[in-house]
Amino acid sequence: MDKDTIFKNLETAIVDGDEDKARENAKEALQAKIDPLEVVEQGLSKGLAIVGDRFEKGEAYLPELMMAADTFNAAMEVLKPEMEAQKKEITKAGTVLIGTVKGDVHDIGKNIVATVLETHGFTVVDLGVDVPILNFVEQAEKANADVIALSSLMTNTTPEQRNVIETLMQRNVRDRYFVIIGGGPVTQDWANEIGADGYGQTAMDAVGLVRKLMSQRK
Ligand code: B12
Repeated sequence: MDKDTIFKNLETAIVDGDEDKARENAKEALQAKIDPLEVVEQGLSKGLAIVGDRFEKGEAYLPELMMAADTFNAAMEVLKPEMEAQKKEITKAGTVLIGTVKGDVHDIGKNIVATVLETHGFTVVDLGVDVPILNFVEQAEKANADVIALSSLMTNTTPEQRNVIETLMQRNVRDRYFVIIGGGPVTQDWANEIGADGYGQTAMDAVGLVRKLMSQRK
């Protein structure tokens, strides 16, 4: 099967909520030696975007969103071991504390960012979803984090990213960490407005961003 057919099959598997088809095509992709991250971005994520658009237009409902997410995770079970096997660097490149902000339970993108950062040599501490501001602040100190990475998928939860930065400032610890942000509604303009150290549109952007920031630290 060629690459484009596999990507298209994965896209439709997500839209149809067909977990078997998602797993089968994820395996096909690995057999064809396609980079798992490309599989995520060119196949699986496109399916999720379609379901998201339908949901926004009122053509799909919450159960469809949930099925799409479960199907995505079924394919990820196949792809993740291969992503982890690609881990090459053993030197500790830095510690990233990551989480989805308070009020938001979307974690598919955040999990991909965490996995890709790990495979590129970073130590990742994942606080999960719906993370209160003080958890970010306290756990960053505990983990001796270099970077705090804040994911938000909804317009009404992006203000939490600003709240984390403001709380770090109030506690006089803002300089200790780089703060990076990402997620669907997040933009570079928003990052500038709230004084974040960077914004990344994709998981690979996150790697480039963290590498760049860490090089400034040394
Ligand atoms: C799957 C999904 C769900 C699943 C989530 C399952 C899970 N475990 O994550 C479920 C069904 C639970 C869900 C629930 C809801 N959802 Co929802 N969901 C989606 C959907 C379809 C896909 C999101 C996704 O996973 N995308 C794929 C990943 C790979 O992309 P990503 O998250 O953007 O991540 C990439 C980048 O953004 C970036 N990135 C992400 N985080 C970070 C962090 C950093 C630091 C960096 C650098 C980069 C980075 O890298 C990632 C990989 O490349 C989106 C539609 C969409 N277009 O996004 C709606 C969407 C986000 N959901 C939406 C809504 C409204 C809801 C609900 C309120 C619905 C409801 N009525 O209950 C609830 C919210 C619950 C809550 N309190 O959080 C809206 C939000 C609208 C808005 N703009 O505010 C969307 C946009 C759908 C829509 N078009 O209306 N949802």
